[in-house]
This record gives sequence, C-alpha cells and structure tokens, in this order.
Amino acid sequence: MKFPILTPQEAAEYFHDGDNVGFSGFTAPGSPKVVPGAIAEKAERLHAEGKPLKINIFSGASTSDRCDGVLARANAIGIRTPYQNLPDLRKRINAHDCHYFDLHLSELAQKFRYGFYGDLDVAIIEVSDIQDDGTVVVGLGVGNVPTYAQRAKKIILELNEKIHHKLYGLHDIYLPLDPPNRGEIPVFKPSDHIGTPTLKLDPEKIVGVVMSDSLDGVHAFTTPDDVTNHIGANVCHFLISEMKAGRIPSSFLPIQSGVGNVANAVLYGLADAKEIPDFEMYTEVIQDAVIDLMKRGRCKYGSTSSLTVSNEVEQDVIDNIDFFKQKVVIRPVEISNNPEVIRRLGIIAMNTALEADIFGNVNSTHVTGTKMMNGIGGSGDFARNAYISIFSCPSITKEGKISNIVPMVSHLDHSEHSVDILVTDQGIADLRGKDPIQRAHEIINNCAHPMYRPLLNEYLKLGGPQGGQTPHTLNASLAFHTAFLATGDMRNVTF
Ligand code: 0RQ
Repeated sequence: MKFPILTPQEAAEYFHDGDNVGFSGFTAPGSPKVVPGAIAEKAERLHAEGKPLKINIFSGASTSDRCDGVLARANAIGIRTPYQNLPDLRKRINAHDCHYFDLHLSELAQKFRYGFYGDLDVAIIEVSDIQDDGTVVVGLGVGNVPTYAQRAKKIILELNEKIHHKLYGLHDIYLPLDPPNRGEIPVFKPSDHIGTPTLKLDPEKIVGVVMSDSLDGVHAFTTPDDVTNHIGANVCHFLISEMKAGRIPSSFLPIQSGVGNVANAVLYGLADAKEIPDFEMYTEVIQDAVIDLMKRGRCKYGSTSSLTVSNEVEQDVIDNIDFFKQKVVIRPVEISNNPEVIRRLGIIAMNTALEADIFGNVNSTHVTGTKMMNGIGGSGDFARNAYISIFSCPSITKEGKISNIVPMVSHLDHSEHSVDILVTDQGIADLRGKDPIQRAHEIINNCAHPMYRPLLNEYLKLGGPQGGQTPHTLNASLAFHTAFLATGDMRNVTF
C-alpha cells in the first residue's frame, strides 16, 4: 500500500480546534473506531494546559461510544449533527457544552454540498479495502461518506482488518447531482443498484491509514416485554387488515422500521402471519431480526444505510457474505432515505414517538419539551413521504406517572399531516380522513391508557373557549406536563 501507516496519535495531530470533521458510517457500523479516541486524549491534554480543542462532527446518524462517547467525555465536540443517542453526549447538549442541530438524515449531505456549513477540514473513513489509486470499499455503514470524501481537504482512513477484503459488492455508492442539474434517482425497487460498489477517493487527499481490528460492537436488544409485544401485535393486525381490505396490494409493500423492540416485534409478527407474503425492506437500518428473517426467506431483500447488528450477527454476516450480497444493499443515507424514492416505492413507515397529542401531532425528540433525547433521525424522511405513516409508543411511561398521549405535545417533530395511524399497547387510532375532534375521540378511546381517558376527555370538553377547528384551551394545553414537573405525576393535573 502506498499510503503511510499512522498511529492513532499521529493521525490526531491533523485535528485542530474548530475543524469541521466528517465521520463515515451510520450508527456504530462504518464509524471510525480508533482515531476519535486519540483526538479525545489530545483534547484532554490540551484542556489541562488551558488550550482549546473542540471539533465539529458531521456523521451519518448516531455513531458509537468510540466516537461520540469518548469525545463528549473529553468535552471535545463543538458542533454536532445530525443524530446522536449516547448519554454522555446528550448531557453535553442539554448543558449547552455542545451545539447540536437536529436534522432530517437525508438532508445533511446535500446541505453540506450546498455550502451551508462551510468547508470540511478532515474526513475519517473506515474502509475494508484500499487500492493505490484511492479506490476503497467502505464498512458496514455508509451514511454520508461520498459527500464527506468529495468535500474534505484531507482524508484519514481506518483500515479495519476484521472486515478486510470481505465487503466488496455489498454497497451501492451514488452521489446525485445538485440543483439545477439533478435528475431522477433511478431506484424503482429496493434491490436496484444505481452506483458503484466502491468509492473513489482523491489519493492526493489521503494523509495516512490507521489500522483497526474490531467488529462494530452493537448490543443486542433487550427482550421485548408485554407492552412492546402488544404494540407490535396491534401494528401487525392493522397491516393485515389493510391488505385484506385491498388498501395495501396483495404483493405487499416495502417496509421501513425504526430501531428497537417494537420494530422487532412487528417484523416477527409479520413474518409469522401466513396472510403476509415474503416482503422487502427499504429502510435506514437493518437489525438482527431482519438478518434472521432473510435466512428464513421471509424478508426477500433489504435496502439500508447500515447493518446495525450485534457482534454475533455481524460475524455471521461476514462468514456468509456471499449469501448476504444477494439480500442486502448498503447505500448513502441520502438515497436510503430519499423522499423521491420513498414516495415512488410506497413505503410502509413505522416510527416511534415519545409522546403524541389527541390531535395527532408527535414529539419524538424532546423530553417535557426541553431536553433533547436523540434527534429526529430518519423518521421524518419516511413519515412525510410514506404510503402509510405509522407512529407508535406505549400508552404510559414510568408506571403511569407519564401519559404518552397528552392534550398538546410539548415539542413538535411530526405534525398531524404526517401521521396516518397511531398505535399504542391499547390499540390503533386510524386518523385518515378525520377532522381534529374526530381524531381526538379516536386517539383517546383507542390509544390512551384507561387511567388517563377521563382527564383527556375533560380537557377536550373545555372546548377551546376561543372557538376554532382545533379546540385547544391554551392556558391548559400543557397542564399534563406542568403537573408532572411540579409533582412527578401527570395524574395530578388540574385544568
Ligand atoms: O427513559 O431510558 O430513563 O427509561 O424515554 O423511551 O420507551 O425506551 O423508547 O428506546 O424506543 O426510544 C422516540 C426516543 C424512543 C426513539 C425514541 C423515556 C422512557 C425512557 C426512552 P429511560 P423508550 P425507545 C430510526 C428512525 C427518533 C428517531 C427515529 C427515537 C426513554 O425511537 O430516538 O425514529 N426516535 N429514527 O422512560 C418523558 C415521555 C416519555 C419519556 C418515553 N413522554 N416523557 N420521558 N420516555 N416517553 C433510527 C435512526 O434514525 C438511526
């Protein structure tokens, strides 16, 4: 290999205070494994000398403790986007130690190319193979790597020996032209390949290669409980009845699912339902459940930006890579989450709410309206453009001290216009074709926990003294939240 081999510490010398840095990958897979830790050590050393070092991190989605975690603990992140999910970084964001802006995942690459966020000083890119002309095969998550590679002034590669030489043929790297020259994104079915299996880097920009040797380190999900199983069963029941009613074609439609136990319960429920034919996915992350369903033949094909699977499943994928190359394509997130393609393919989108209100608006990101949890992720990319947009959440949280159905959401991520179906462990609210008051009855009766239904009906009966189509009573609309903040229990609400 003609590129110099660097230690992580030598690579860290290329990073300076205020630098814009692009990370390859999407969730932990494909994200750098060793250089961020060395930058964090350098930052701690400089901070102890009273000198600043914070880098601005642009990624594909969340990363891992080896990126966001270690850098957040060192207080070495200036700006962060588009998504994160780790407690240490969340603390920095909510304490204003780090400027986080929450963005639809599909939009970051193009906004970067439009020049909205300035130049990219360095990109750190995990690769599984490198040619001397700068052609690389990336890792198990792609994210925004084609754009970061194009825009970066310098590139540092992390060559992961665990996956070395194995992944060729798993990716479809495609960079659309920008307006006014953009044409169609020619994906007409989830398995369409429209780009190349490799990424061509400018060899002049590659300052060195750092060796790494580990799997992505994703934890397997916790065992589903009764609540998630009920939500999953309700979603399955809804989809099967839609198919029987002819509103979903009998060949079914591609599925997008968010991360977590509900998604797993839905996928297993669909796989076990004899009425549902073998199906495809057009989604942003593929998790352990999907790999299992591919092996069972129930999931025919998956388009994704990442294989976010546990170490054990990752090893299985690597050991059976030729099988999975026929089943999976890993794309840049601006294609895996592309609104044009999502609308064309007719995706069934399933995403998660922290809370929803009785009129069908959804908060996915802010606890009691102020504290950032993770970010909107790709949920908006899919929900806004889906064939059917489903949101789910438990009806109550913290042993009933919190109702996840409230009079008015304390922060708005997905408006009533992007929510067709709301599902909780209690049941399904079908919001299609209903006005705000009809939606409120549907949500209170079918989705709210019985212990909160009288309180929600009481709010609705206040009737909106100002009149109008959506009967909010503005000085009471956040009373559930203020009761929780004052007493620790929403059931103490008074209007
Ligand atoms: O707190 O951890 O202290 O117990 O919030 O809640 O029920 O464990 O839910 O892990 O599925 O996360 C929306 C955050 C749900 C996630 C969200 C508390 C609750 C718990 C977590 P504890 P759960 P999940 C694909 C698409 C946006 C991005 C997205 C998410 C903690 O799904 O980030 O969809 N979605 N991307 O106790 C106060 C409430 C609460 C509450 C729950 N109403 N008020 N606290 N909690 N509801 C992924 C990607 O884009 C990569």
